[in-house]
Amino acid sequence: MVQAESGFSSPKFLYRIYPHRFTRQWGYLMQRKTTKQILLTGATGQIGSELVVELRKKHGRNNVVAVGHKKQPSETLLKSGPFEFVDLADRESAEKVVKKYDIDTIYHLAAVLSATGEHYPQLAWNVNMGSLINILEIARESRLARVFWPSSIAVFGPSSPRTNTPQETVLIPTTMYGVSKVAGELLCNYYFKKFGVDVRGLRYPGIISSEVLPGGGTTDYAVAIFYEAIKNKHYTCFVREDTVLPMMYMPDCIKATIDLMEVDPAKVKRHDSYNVAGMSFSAGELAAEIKKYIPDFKCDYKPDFRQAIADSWPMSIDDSVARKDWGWKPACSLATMTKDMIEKLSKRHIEGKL
Ligand code: AKB
Repeated sequence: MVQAESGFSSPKFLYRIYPHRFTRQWGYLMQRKTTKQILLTGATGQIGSELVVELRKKHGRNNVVAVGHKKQPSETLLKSGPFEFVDLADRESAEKVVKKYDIDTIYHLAAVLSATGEHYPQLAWNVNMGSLINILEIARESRLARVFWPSSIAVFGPSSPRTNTPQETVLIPTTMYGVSKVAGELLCNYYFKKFGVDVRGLRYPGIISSEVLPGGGTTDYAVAIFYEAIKNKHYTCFVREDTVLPMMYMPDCIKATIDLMEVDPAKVKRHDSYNVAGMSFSAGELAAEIKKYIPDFKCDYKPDFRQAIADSWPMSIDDSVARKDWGWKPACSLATMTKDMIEKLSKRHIEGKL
């Protein structure tokens, strides 16, 4: 902790003449909350439902407050620690819950994804941007220690390089989801530069997981294919067989998120969002990998409006900046992920829980 001094170089004097610089440079060390109470929004969603479990394992069940909006939480989630329903578009309600639990860190995962966003563009903008600015404002006013916000490969568009897409390149997305993610990255960076809010983000690729189905994304086929292969030995995929997208298995996603949030601030060189990669494969390659376990599995392809979204996104991501800055390194491959997904989902199917 920095000690307050007297005289012209004291933090108090500096604060009077440079309030914003003071908040950024000194306020962090002197005035940020350190209650070690975490709030996670989007807790009933695909990533939130698993991240909350990991955070509770690490920090204690009562120190992680799960927040949902409309979807009913599972019994397991309700039993595992505190849960609140909050409409994040309503700043007062969000503020109330932050105060009630004396929160110092927020993982803000609630969002409308790409495919739903194309059906309801205004909703996507309002939910994604409205909730983000409310969270950033609460973080600024209440001097929270840290905020996590998920960006996405959707920030890229047809004019970005499609292979090994670099950290810094043209960002002209053609979906409303992508537009909200680019604006969100700029907003996060602004809140860091102007007010010193320590907000950190990752450009998630498609996330594959076995616990909660994703809802409304373009990469959802890479999860649905497993469920259908196990239940019906057949899947109709909504993108072409040769569609290649960057993907990541949930254990890598959780690790990347927690690693970035818990790394020393000196290592976090950017506060917009970091590229992170796991693996890249075509829909056909994924089907072929599943066939190794379920030989009579059949996949056919009927591309719909989501094909155009997939075609506007990168096929592979260059995450060398994240590797260099804070040591990011994925562990899961197409082969290890497929084996694990098949094992987990087959077990649930046999128990009649799929
Ligand atoms: C989506 O498909 O919309 C998401 C994403 C890549 O951000 N999974």
